[in-house]
Amino acid sequence: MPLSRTTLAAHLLQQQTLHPAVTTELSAVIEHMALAGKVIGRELSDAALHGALGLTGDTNVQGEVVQKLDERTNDIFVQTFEGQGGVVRAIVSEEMEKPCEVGGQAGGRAGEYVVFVDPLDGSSNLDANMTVGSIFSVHRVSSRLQTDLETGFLKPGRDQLASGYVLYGPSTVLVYTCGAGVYQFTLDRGIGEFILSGSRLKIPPRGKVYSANEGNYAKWPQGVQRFVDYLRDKDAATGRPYASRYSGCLVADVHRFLTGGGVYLYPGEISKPEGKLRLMYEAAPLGFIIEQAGGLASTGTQRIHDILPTAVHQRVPLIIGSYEDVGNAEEFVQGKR
Ligand code: FDP
Repeated sequence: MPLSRTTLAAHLLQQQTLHPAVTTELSAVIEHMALAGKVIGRELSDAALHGALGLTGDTNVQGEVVQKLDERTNDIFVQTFEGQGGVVRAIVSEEMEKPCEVGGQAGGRAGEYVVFVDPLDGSSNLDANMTVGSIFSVHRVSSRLQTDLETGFLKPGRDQLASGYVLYGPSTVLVYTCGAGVYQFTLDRGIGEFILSGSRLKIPPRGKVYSANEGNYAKWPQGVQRFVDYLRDKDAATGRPYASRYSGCLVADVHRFLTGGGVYLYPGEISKPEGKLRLMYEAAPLGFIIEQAGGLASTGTQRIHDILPTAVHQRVPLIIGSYEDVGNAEEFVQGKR
């Protein structure tokens, strides 16, 4: 049976008539994310032929080494939003210490939205030709925002208006939510359009797979160690042991669980309790997607969406995935089991 050919633009138009949360402005932001995703997907496909792989020799605001493609993809997002007609006022990116104003004016008013973006998540996968992604989150700019641009963008995850990601794997896939379900699109390269390939996605309440960098096991708090020991134990009634899968790309691992269930964890370490992942452009947007699909996102002690951020590049421990699996993890972390 032939599949329907609903483009992203047609889908968003239809959603605008069904859900007040899906406004024309938000739809425009998502379409610009899709545009940036198409450009990035194309550049990644032959980056090795243009000498675009490898390190720049610099470190970013997080103190991490910068790949040439980290910089290039950041530029693509900035350029894309500089051409969006003023709906978005600023971009906050993993690759830029300070927010970048891209706004101009929309109808004489300053843009109403700020977009948080991780332009190239999992970039250490690039040299091995493995999956990488881009993650985004959209907030309304606070009306109190006057002088300090950065402080005005610090809102909890529950205030997100939209979030999503583009995954650059065997196919280029866009997943988004505006709080009215999770939708997936696959890029048809021949016609350059994202075509609807999954509607109102739901994550199974429990999975059979977990994902963590177990090389860090000795650095984890005991509760996390005991949770992973539990997942590796044999127990037919609860489907254990779970299989282990870790790609080194957060968004790829979370996408696996969105479709098949399971749990991803990047916990804090005893000497680094804040963990590695970033709240505003990694944990919160993926949390919005996963919770819209019926799953959970937690630090182990607090829902990701309830955290009141204190800095745009704040780090946070993350346990995300199927509702029951994340619930179990919380019990171990909190010493209840
Ligand atoms: P990367 O540094 O390559 O961008 O966001 C950071 C991230 O990748 C995640 O995508 C990934 O899951 C994790 O870090 C990998 O970190 P480790 O190498 O410590 O496992």
